[in-house]
Amino acid sequence: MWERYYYMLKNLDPLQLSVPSEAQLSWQKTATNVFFHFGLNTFTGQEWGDGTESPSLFNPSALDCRQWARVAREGGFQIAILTAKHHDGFCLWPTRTTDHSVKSAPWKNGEGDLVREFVDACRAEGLKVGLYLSPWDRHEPSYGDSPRYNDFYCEQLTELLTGYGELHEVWFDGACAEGPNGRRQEYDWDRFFQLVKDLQPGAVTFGDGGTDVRWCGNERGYSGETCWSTVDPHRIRFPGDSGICEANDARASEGSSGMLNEGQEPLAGKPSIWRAAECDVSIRPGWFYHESENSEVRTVENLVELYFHSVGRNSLLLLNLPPTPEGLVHAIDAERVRDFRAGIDRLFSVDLARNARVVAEGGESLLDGSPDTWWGFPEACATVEIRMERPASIGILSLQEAVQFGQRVAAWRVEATTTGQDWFPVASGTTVGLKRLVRVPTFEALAVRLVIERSLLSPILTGISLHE
Ligand code: FUL
Repeated sequence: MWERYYYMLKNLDPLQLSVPSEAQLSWQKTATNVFFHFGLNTFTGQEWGDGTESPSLFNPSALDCRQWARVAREGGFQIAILTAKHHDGFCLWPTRTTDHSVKSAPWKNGEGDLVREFVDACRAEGLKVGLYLSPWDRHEPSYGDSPRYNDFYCEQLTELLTGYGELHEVWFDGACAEGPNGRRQEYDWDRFFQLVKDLQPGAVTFGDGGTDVRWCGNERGYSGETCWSTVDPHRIRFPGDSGICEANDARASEGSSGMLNEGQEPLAGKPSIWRAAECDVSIRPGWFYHESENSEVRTVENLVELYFHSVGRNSLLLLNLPPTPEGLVHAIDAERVRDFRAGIDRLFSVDLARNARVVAEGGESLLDGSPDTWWGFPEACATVEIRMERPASIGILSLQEAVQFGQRVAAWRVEATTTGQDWFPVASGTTVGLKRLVRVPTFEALAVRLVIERSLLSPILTGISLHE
């Protein structure tokens, strides 16, 4: 059976096994990023403003973006993304395109630029920056007059892409509706994405389907247990594409969690493109701050679980921390993210496989702990055995592929032995990708082995670690 599969692989044009661009790979390696939803909704208590809110409401009394950035850094997050404009159309920078912005707000007598303060604060704390510019604009009169609004939107985008230094992610929401003229806006996605590529070539674009990064298909922070970084570009073309919703719904109703959630295994003869999944989720029930939700901030245990279900499933975690009307991250949220990071660090601080002897086809010694070391196997199946000096108790497995060569592993299992002879099953799964974390009931073992049962091309691993 194996030979038959391998034959198929040889017929798979290796060039069709897509690989990430440099920007995509460095983006995915950031692993945990942070979102800040802040705007007029912060002051009205709404989640979606309708565009009629008065800018006179925007007046944070103690705004301190440096505090936001410090919280993000202490939480171990790497890219911070701000809602420069949400669906209500209010702009947090003094744009030339509309008066519906901080220019018309009492904050700093209309002289403020929150995007500027945000990017400066992030850079001072060593964070990378991303911006969210909602295409759906419920204030702008030209919305719905498609070509005219697309020009307006591109002008706003250009201001953000050229005025604030290097960006690492540009976040496009797929929401779309009718404008005041009763017509549904048709976004010129190709033009939007091209603008980012031209003006910020190092930034990835996020959209439901995206060009570089895809949405994981839910706002609960979970990727599929099977999670390919690849999708069929004809089925997921761009944000808001009705095709993706149909594809996602169809798969979901078949009992799986949908194409966005699981990606798609590259199939021989079928086009496939790299778009790893991002899991956006809020630390509170809402995306914007509401005082009434102070008792509903996610617990540390819950945040750690999100980490396992996003980063641990070959995806990226984008956690939202909505600042208060004073303009600060609330103390409860700040403490939770610090404790979350401390919890993650504790779980992974000791690698039980670090000094173990590792035996596999083609040689010994694999685990030097360096992300730049990788090990390719001659065949499309492989076994790696980790022999420890003394029995260890293990509760977490961490597997990593060198995804710069494409995502290849499609099925694996892990077994262990206490004697060196009788192997018992520990876990099994499908994809690995950049990182696959598996929590298992704690077991004692003298040796652990990873068996790659199916791989699209010969597997290339970069790390295996074992933790208590
Ligand atoms: C959604 C928006 O409608 C929410 O308000 C929020 O910004 C979330 C991240 O994306 O589609």
